[in-house]
Amino acid sequence: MTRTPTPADRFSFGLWTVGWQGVDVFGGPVREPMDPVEAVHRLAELGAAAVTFHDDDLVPDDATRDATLARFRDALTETGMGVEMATTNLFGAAVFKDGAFTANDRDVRRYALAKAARNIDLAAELGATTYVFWGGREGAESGAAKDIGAALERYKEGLDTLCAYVQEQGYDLRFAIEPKPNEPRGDILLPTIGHALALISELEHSEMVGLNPEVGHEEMAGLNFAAGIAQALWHGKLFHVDLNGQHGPRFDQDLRFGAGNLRGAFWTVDTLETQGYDGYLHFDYKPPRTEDVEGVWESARACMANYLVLKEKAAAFRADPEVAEALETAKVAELSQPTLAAGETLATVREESFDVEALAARGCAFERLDQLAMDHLLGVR
Ligand SMILES: [Mn+2]
Repeated sequence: MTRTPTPADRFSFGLWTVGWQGVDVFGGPVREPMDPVEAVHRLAELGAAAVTFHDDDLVPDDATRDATLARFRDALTETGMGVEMATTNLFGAAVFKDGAFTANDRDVRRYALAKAARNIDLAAELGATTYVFWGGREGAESGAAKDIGAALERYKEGLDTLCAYVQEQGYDLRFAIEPKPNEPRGDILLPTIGHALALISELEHSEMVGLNPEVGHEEMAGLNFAAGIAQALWHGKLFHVDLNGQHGPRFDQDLRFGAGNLRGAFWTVDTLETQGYDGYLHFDYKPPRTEDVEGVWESARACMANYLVLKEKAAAFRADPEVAEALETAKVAELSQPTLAAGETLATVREESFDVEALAARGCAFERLDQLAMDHLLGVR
C-alpha cells in the first residue's frame, strides 16, 4: 500500500494550516509562529506539491513584505513546490467585523476590494491559478441588521468587479467560492454548495467562478459532502476542494482528513477519483492545539496518507467483480439511460400500462452494495 505521497499526487496545504498557533475562542497560542519558508521545506519533504496562502499569512506587514517574498520565492525554487491557490484574509481584522464585500459600511467594502485586488496581483505573480473567496464574516447574528437581498447584490458587485480586473490584467486565474453555514458569523451568506452555485449563475462572468467546497463546512450543515461535490462537478464548478475532517453538526473542527466522518471521506475520495476532478487536493485543517510542532507534521503527513489509503480502497471497491455484480443488481447504470427513448414523448408513457404493485415490490438491493463498500473500508475484503 502506497502511503508516501509524491508531487504527482497533487497535494497542497495552506500556510495557515500547519502554521496555526492554536488560538481559539477560549485560549491563546500554544505553538510558536511558523516561518512560511520552514513550512514550504517540511511540506516538500513530506511529498506535497504546492502551498496556498492568505495575504496575511505570508505578507502580514509592508515593512517586511519584500524580504519575506524574496525568501519565500527562494524556498519555492529550492524545493520545486508551487503556489496553486491564494486567498484574501477578509475576516480577521477588526475592520471586517461586519463583513467585507457585504459590510453595511460602504467604506469597508471599498477597502475590501482594494485589499483583494492587491493580493490577486501577488497570487498571479506567484503562479496561482485559483483564487478563493471565503466570506466568513459576510453575514449577521440578527434579522434586522442585514438586508439579505442588498448583501447579495454587493457580493455580486464585488465578484463582478474582481473578475473584470482579472480579465483586464490577463491573469490565468479562476475564482472559487467557499461556502460555510456559520462560524464566525451566526449565519453566513452562501451557507452551502447549493446557495453558492445559485449566486454564481447570477454573476457577470459566471464562467470564471466556481466552488471550493470544504468537507467540514458542508457536514456542519448536516449535508453529504460527496453528494455536494458530485453536484458541483455536474455543473462544471468544482474548481478546487478543501479536505479535512468533522464529527457532524457542531463547531468547525478542521480535523485532519480522514478523522471524523470516515465513511464520508471514503465516498469523497471515490467521487474525486471517479467523477473527473483533476485539480489540487488541498488540505484545510488545523493540527489540534494539543500538538507540538512534531504533532503538526505528523497530522500533515496523515492527511495525505489517509487520502492515499482511501484512494486505494475505493479503487479496490470499484475493481471488485462482486461489486460490479451488486451495482448491476442495484440498477445503478440504468439511471444513465434517458427515461424517454429517442422519439418518445410524454404521451407515450401516459398511454403505457404499469403494474405498479409489481414495481413497488421490487427491492433495490442497496444494502448489499453498501456493505461491500464497508467491507473494503474495514479491510475485510
Ligand atoms: Mn477552507
